[in-house]
Amino acid sequence: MSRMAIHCYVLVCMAIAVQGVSFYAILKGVANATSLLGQTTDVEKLSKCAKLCENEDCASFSFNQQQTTCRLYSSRHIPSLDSPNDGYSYFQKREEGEFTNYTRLAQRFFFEDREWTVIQKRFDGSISMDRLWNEYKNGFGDTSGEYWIGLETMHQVTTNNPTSLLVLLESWAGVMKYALYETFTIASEHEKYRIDVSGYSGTAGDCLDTTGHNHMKFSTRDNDNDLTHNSCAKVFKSGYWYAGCSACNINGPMKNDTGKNERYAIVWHTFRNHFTPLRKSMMMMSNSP
Ligand SMILES: [Ca+2]
Repeated sequence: MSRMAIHCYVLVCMAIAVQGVSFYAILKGVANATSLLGQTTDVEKLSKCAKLCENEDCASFSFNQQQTTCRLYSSRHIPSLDSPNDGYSYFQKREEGEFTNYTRLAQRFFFEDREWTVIQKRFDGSISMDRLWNEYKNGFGDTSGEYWIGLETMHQVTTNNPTSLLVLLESWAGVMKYALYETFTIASEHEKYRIDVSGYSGTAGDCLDTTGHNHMKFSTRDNDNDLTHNSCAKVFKSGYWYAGCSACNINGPMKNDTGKNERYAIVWHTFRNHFTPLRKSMMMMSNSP
């Protein structure tokens, strides 16, 4: 499937700036032609086109990879079910407060010119994460809201191709950070869907490795594979790759940030070296370059 064909399945656009790095999602829609600010040729990368749109006048942009052409617009795009089918992918700048709270959300994102598939998405606490083994195996929720893509899918994708993992996190104060692992593998069900990551870079800290989750088996309330005598999955009300138990569980219950240490929440300890409940999280995977 070509990149352009993939674009046609995506419904909503956003671009998220995270400490100088940009995330783009794709808008299926068209900009008002009269709002065209200009066109630049010989723009080889999507990220360069996005950079051209950094000035105040620019509200959205479109990029044609084959023609290496970048267009900038003064208006935001109008979401549409009809594909413009003009060889361009359409993007718009992130506005205050935007993250995943769209009614229909793109399942694929661009980050540093790579395309990512969302495998875990939490933003409003509407879905319980306190679920059984088979639910975590097969996935739950749907792409219009919160969801978990399923451990078996993660296993199949990561064992068939070299895969990277991107974790995007947002605090209640609106601070966004990310963790990128160049290699990401989920072992088979026989091996209890063990997680293996390496090659960290990012701004949120290497929480999976430094707090002991790396190389751990997955546990749920009905399938305890953690390192403690108790069931971390029961205590933390969620399935995860527990060690004993967790300092880095983004499947935990959604809680407000009251400024106090709160372990039983969406937590990524190295985000602030504190058990700060986070508001939003997304895990994404992508074939390694
Ligand atoms: Ca145990």
